[in-house]
Amino acid sequence: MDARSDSALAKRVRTTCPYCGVGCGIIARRTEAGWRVSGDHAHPANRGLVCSKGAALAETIGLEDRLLYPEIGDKRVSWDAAICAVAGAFSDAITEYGPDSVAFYVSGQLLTEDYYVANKLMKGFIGSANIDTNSRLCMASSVAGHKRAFGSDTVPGLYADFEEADLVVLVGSNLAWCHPVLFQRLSAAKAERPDMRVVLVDPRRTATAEIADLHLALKADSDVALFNGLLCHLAEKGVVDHRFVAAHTRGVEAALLEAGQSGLADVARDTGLAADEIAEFYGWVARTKRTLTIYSQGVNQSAVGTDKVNAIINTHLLTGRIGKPGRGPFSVTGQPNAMGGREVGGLSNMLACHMEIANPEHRRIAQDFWNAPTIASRPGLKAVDLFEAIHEGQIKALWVMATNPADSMPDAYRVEEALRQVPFLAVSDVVSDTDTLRHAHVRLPAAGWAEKDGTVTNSERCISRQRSFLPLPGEARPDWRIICDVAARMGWEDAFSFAGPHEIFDEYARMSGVENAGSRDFDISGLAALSEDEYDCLGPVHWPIPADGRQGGRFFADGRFFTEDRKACFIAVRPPKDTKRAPRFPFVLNTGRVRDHWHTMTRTGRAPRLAAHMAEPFAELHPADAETLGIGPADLVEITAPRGQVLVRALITDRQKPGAVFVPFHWTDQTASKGRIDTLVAPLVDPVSGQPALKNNAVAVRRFAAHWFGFAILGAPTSLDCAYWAQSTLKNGVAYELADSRPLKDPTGFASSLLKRAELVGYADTARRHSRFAAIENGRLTGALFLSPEPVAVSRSWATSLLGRSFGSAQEAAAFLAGRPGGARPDPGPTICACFAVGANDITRAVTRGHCTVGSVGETLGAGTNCGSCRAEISRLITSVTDTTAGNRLGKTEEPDHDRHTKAVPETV
Ligand SMILES: Nc1nc2c(c(=O)[nH]1)N[C@H]1C(S)=C(S)[C@@H](COP(=O)(O)OP(=O)(O)OC[C@H]3O[C@@H](n4cnc5c(=O)[nH]c(N)nc54)[C@H](O)[C@@H]3O)O[C@H]1N2
Ligand SMILES: Nc1nc2c(c(=O)[nH]1)N[C@H]1C(S)=C(S)[C@@H](COP(=O)(O)OP(=O)(O)OC[C@H]3O[C@@H](n4cnc5c(=O)[nH]c(N)nc54)[C@H](O)[C@@H]3O)O[C@H]1N2
Ligand code: SF4
Ligand SMILES: [Mo]
Repeated sequence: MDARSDSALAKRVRTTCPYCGVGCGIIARRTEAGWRVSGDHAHPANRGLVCSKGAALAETIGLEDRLLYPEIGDKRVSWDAAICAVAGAFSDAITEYGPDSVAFYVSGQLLTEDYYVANKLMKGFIGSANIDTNSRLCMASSVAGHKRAFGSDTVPGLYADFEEADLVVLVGSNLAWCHPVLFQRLSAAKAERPDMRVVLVDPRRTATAEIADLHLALKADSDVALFNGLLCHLAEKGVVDHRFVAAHTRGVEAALLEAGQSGLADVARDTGLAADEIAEFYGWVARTKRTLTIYSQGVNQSAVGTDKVNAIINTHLLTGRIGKPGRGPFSVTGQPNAMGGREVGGLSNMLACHMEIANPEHRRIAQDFWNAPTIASRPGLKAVDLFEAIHEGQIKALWVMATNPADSMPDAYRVEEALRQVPFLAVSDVVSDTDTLRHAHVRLPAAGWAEKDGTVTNSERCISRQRSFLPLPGEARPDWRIICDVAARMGWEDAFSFAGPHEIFDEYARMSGVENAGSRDFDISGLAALSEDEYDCLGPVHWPIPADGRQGGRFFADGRFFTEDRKACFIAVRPPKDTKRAPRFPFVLNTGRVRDHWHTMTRTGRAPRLAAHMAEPFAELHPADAETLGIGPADLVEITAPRGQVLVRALITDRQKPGAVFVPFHWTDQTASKGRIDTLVAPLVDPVSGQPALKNNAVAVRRFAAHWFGFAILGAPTSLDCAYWAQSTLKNGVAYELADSRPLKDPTGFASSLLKRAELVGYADTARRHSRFAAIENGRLTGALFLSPEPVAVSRSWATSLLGRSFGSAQEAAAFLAGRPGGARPDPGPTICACFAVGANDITRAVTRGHCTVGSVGETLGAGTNCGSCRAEISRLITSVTDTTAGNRLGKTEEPDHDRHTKAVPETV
């Protein structure tokens, strides 16, 4: 057990989940068995709910793999030496080459207080705006779209709108997996009000489609055409709020003119959708006042992301459906503090408190308020340009905080090369090894989620406290403090002498009110001058919170926006031209997320129950493409782009469109041999927002000719020399999927070196090249290796559950080597419910026994009754089993088989 649980810290702490932008309230409780987390019923975002990632938080707070001491090179050093090295490198570069020769690359996973001081240091004291954030890869197009339309980066609505809408249109959002608690709130509202409709606009049929009445599987990046068509349709049908448009907006004529007279046939051609499904969608929007359009990365991460945002907003302006219950455009944020980062000015074109670098008045306000020696006078480098500027020799010192650009930036090999080349690189992280940290000259150990104190803002502008419940481990320090120490060492001690996050928050709150008086949306001056105790006890609160006046609520109900004339702007947008694909790279590469992993897996990768859901990198391919390319169900595939190649498992599914392939971006050099999908992604950006197009790249796909496949379970990670390996965490060890195109000459030798035993229990069928090895010590299984010329047929969930177990009998050992669970222990199949470890086969059996609803499956197996994140998958399984059973009655003989036992990603999800 973690030594820190013996500390004198409180037993029960209210805090906020450190994953997605839903911003769920969490209660951490210390029990005899260690820390437990659960949803906070008093928090308005989640009202007690959590998803699978939130539910597994306690499994991620151990100290294994943590960075605990500052390091220079590979040597542990004192904090003083580390701070001195960073401050020295930055000061020297500034003296010699000027302020624009240094940069920070930060993250929506910093707390507001961390973020605020980083931005203050760069823009007010160093005097450059070269601070950008991974939100550039995430929210920049929404920010730019909001600013074009509203004059400010304002999310008008509240989560209550999800429940109050009659029509919810989800665009480029896999809400079921990426904002699971919002998905649950939406599902519950729909169950309560069956008349409510949900439309999903996504090229893939994701788990979110489970609640959709209509799924529009449009062509990649054809959203502008779809929403321009909608704008025309609304205008034609007279669904226009003339009073609102006349009094509160500008530019409607130009927007309508640009949208043209796109009739259904044109939209159908541009989007690849059928005219009748488009007509149905348009009809529903036209008839439904309470229409809410929720959108996410399928919109933002595009070369036309900002135009997509404005195409959506245009339809809400035309109908006056904004700022009122159940209606409006709603950009959901990704990271826990993506919104807070926008507020503090983390983007290189913003100043703190939603002020603009380009606005001289705002620059004056910031400089005066900070009593700063200087103020950045022009926008700094945006993420993609920043790493390019390193190649050009412009950046001499870079500090990366709470992000892993070597894996998450497009053109990742080139970004990694920049990290290698930059004359000075400091990295603040909580873990000891990432693909970014590997290149750092100075490594700074940051406090992790359970140890940090501060605030975050979620998608509905709700500010919540994150509170520490564990002491700082080793010599780790909170990010705000590391930044302030460096600032002090650079000579600005007075401006950065904060005693704690409450003092930073106070300064920030005061700044938001300076010369504001309603001219800027972001005002939290009502939270200034909180005592330390009041700050500690601060409950969740929605901004705006001006010192006097109305608090929280929706924006724009009064029709007053933040442009000069207070009118909202229609933006005339035109669909992008269809780009011709090079015949060598005929597939559209789409990238994104899976349910139970978070980004580059530095935290979720440690939780065995999360790893079990999708345990290796994969590519979703349509069956017709798989057939043409000769790719079988558990084959490996090479995906190639001009800049790189990955090797991942094929997941053949008709949820994918022909001609497209989807690969998640979670796998890194720590977890797979060649799984970094961003090494393939071109650094193409949206011209307005600078956000990279991460969802539409040209690639080639082909089958990998494996000579052998393997599956291993080991007590501890090891390094491997084979073309394909993918590692996942187990409760008491690790699992590996393996393969190579080179023959394995000596399987027994390979097994001994891998299992680190000379003596193995083994079985080999040399003719068929099947072999199995088990390392058994004192009757307990300490490791195993399965080898085969085909994808290894053994139940992963069953085999991994046996690691560390003692074998009661020789039969049991023999059954294990045969790769089959005994009759007494039916194979659960791939994990669907992470909370109760319920597999797809368990669920299938329950359905065949007559449990044909999600509720009934839950009653008998528990699956889906805790966090509920798997309910969409259970529903999908029920449909597939009942469909197959119906098929059987019609004479088809195929049994429902949800675990082919040949790979670590199930077809079912
Ligand atoms: N489990 C999990 N949850 C997370 C995260 C995580 O890593 N794991 N990360 C968090 C973060 S930072 C973010 S930003 C959010 C992201 O949340 P989402 O945006 O919901 O997630 P993505 O999987 O990136 O992409 C969403 C969908 O966009 C679709 N798409 C691709 N191209 C297009 C297109 O041209 N048009 C349309 N309409 N759709 C398209 C994809 O098929 C995909 O299903 O998730 C947050 N939540
Ligand atoms: N192809 C493709 N690429 C993508 C995306 C995509 O959809 N497709 N999505 C993009 C999006 S939306 C996002 S948000 C990014 C996310 O990409 P990243 O930000 O690179 O992903 P993370 O793995 O969350 O990296 C966070 C790092 O910070 C560390 N960390 C965690 N907490 C703290 C802390 O409190 N302090 C410090 N100092 N460090 C901490 C973690 O250990 C980890 O190393 O990826 C982007 N890249
Ligand atoms: S939905 Fe899940 S990941 Fe997102 S904040 Fe809530 S518990 Fe955390
Ligand atoms: Mo994100």
